[in-house]
Order: sequence, then structure tokens, then C-alpha cells
Amino acid sequence: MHHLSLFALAASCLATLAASVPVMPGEPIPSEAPAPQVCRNPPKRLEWRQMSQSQQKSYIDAVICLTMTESKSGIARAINRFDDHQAVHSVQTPNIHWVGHFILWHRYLVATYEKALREECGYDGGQPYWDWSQDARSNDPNSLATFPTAVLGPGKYSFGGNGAPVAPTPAQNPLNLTGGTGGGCVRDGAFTPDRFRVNYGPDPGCLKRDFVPWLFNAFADPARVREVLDQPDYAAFARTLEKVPSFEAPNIHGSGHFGVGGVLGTMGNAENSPGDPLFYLHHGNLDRVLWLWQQKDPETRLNQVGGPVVPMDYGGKNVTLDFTVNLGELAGDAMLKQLLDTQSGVLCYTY
Ligand SMILES: *[C@@H]1O[C@H](CO)[C@@H](O)[C@H](O)[C@H]1NC(C)=O
Ligand SMILES: *[C@@H]1O[C@H](CO)[C@@H](O)[C@H](O)[C@H]1NC(C)=O
Ligand SMILES: [Cu+2]
Repeated sequence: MHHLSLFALAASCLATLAASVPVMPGEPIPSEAPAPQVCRNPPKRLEWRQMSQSQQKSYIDAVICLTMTESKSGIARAINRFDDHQAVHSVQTPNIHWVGHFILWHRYLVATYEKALREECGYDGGQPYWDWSQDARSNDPNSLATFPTAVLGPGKYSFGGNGAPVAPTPAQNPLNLTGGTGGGCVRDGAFTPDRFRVNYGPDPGCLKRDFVPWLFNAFADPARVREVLDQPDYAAFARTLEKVPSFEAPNIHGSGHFGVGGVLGTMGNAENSPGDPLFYLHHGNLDRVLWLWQQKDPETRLNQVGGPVVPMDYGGKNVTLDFTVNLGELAGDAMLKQLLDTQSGVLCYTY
């Protein structure tokens, strides 16, 4: 057992003791000490297709509830609690990608979103994930058959499919990504324009998707997942997850973003991809890949970080266990060592 879970165990015994001390009438009520952070009954995160219809419905209902709950991020133009999480990502985009803390910052964001769904919107499950590697067809790169999946289905309690076809202008496509099949508003599923609106970012309006089959099939290939899981240390793991910003270097982080978002879709936007509710299922799966990798050698991997502080500065200063990340007003600041164990207390969930 590593030290973090020992600490959690000790803290949980103390909390139980404190709770069982009777308060006598007339005695001053004990002042509230800062609650030790303990993870009890961690919600179990499931692949979307493992969830029952009623679990799927309660998740979608909770996401819609977040969009109807007032913002508290203090970020201008974030109107509701859904926007808050997108806005915090957008503001920090220059500092949270191609860095050592990339995956742990995103782990914290997804966990904070999950907490908001549970505590503010009555959701009682874990954040679902989308294991896109089940859907990739590396031997049939241009097949559209992988869309729609049961995740990207048309039902009222599913995430909906492609956007209406719209060709990007050259100015909208500076990286010359080819093979987009959508680009416009999502037309079915739970997040159609009559029910859902992207408020934050330079392009407020409907949720957009722009499926790029060849890219999805290459980037979400199970072989790419295995490549990540085979990395020997955290820094190599983190680097392989993102690789470089190029459509010629298949990387699993890019699968959900550019396979679904392409050029014009919400998921393909570096700053504002969390405007698509699917972002949290995509990043939920990347987080699960980290969790799987950590489980292969928990003694070492629940206590190890690395990778650059400055984006792409490989060889420069690296993050350490005490490196602190923040989500603005959405949650307390956290050191990376507090984000390594999903049941540390700051975090509380499992797969
Ligand atoms: C995209 O294509 C344009 C026009 O052919 C070219 O000028 C530009 O350099 C290309 N950009 C990239 C990133 O390849
Ligand atoms: C940061 O870590 C990398 C290995 O991931 C290493 O090559 C590099 O020298 C480290 N940088 C410093 C300044 O120690
Ligand atoms: Cu991101």
C-alpha cells in the first residue's frame, strides 16, 4: 500500500472517531476543523455503452441541468456552470497542453465537472467515458461506418452525430486538414440547437461536429493505445499521449478532438473543445488510459511526474510532484502529487 492510501485510511479512522463522540447538551459545539479529505464510496466510471438507459438519461439530464445553473467562475461570458468548465480550459489553454501536467490538469477538470454533476445536479454515477478504440477501423480508413456509434447516436439520450455538411474556407483551415464530412450544427441526439447552446468562445451558437473518418480511424487505433500504455515512465507516457501538433503523427489525444471536431467542429477547437459535452467522455477515456498505465506499477507510478513546465520545452525545466495547478474559482489549487491517485481525497472515483 502506498503512502497516499495509508494517509486516507488514517484520516478516515479519525473522522469516524470524531463522528462518534456525543455532543452533550449545553456544551459548546466543537468548532469546525478543516475536514480531512477522504474518499468514501468512489463512483465507478463506466464506458457509455456499459451504462443502462436510465443511467444514460440521468447523466444527460444532469448535463442539461448544469447548463441551467448559474455560473460561478467569475469569467466574463461564462453564463452557466457548463460554460464555467469550458471557460477555465479556454483561459488556460496556452499553459496546459504539451506540458508535463497536461493529463493531470485535465484529470482535475473532468473530476471537477463530475463533482458538479453530482453535487449540483443530482447525478449519482461516475463520469462516463468513451472508449473510441472500440470504434476505430484501422483497416478501413475512410469508412464512415464507425459513425454513428452507440455513443454518437441519434437518440434523445445520446450525444448525437455529425454536423450538417459545410466546407471550410482556406482561412478557417490553416493546417489543411482534409477529409472533413460535416462542419455545421449537430442535428440529432441530446444537444441539438433547441436544447443546447455553446455560449463561451468566439463562435457562440450551436454545437458543431465535423467527422474526419481517416483521422479518427488512425488516431483511435487500439495499437496507438498500446503504444501509450507501453511507455516506461510518466514523462514518456505524457509525451506519447500528445505527440506533436501534427496530423501526420497519430496520437490518441487527437482522436476524439479531430476525429469528431475536424476543422469546424467544437471538439476540434483547442481552446473551446469543452463546449462539446462529448469532451468529458473523450478526456474521461484518456484519464482511464492514465489510470490503466498507473495500475501496472502503482508503487512507482502513483508517485511520479515529469515533462516540461513550458509547452514543448523537452529538455528544459520539468514539473515536480509539488508543481501546483489551478482551475480558477472552480476548485482549490492542487499539487500534482494530489492528482496521481484517483482516490486521494482531492479526487474520488475509480474505473
Ligand atoms: C496549407 O495550404 C496552403 C495553400 O496550399 C499553404 O500555403 C500552407 O502553407 C499550408 N499549411 C500547412 C500547415 O501545411
Ligand atoms: C526533463 O526530463 C527529461 C526527460 O523526460 C530530461 O531529458 C531532461 O533533461 C529534464 N530536464 C532537466 C532540466 O532536468
Ligand atoms: Cu485541453
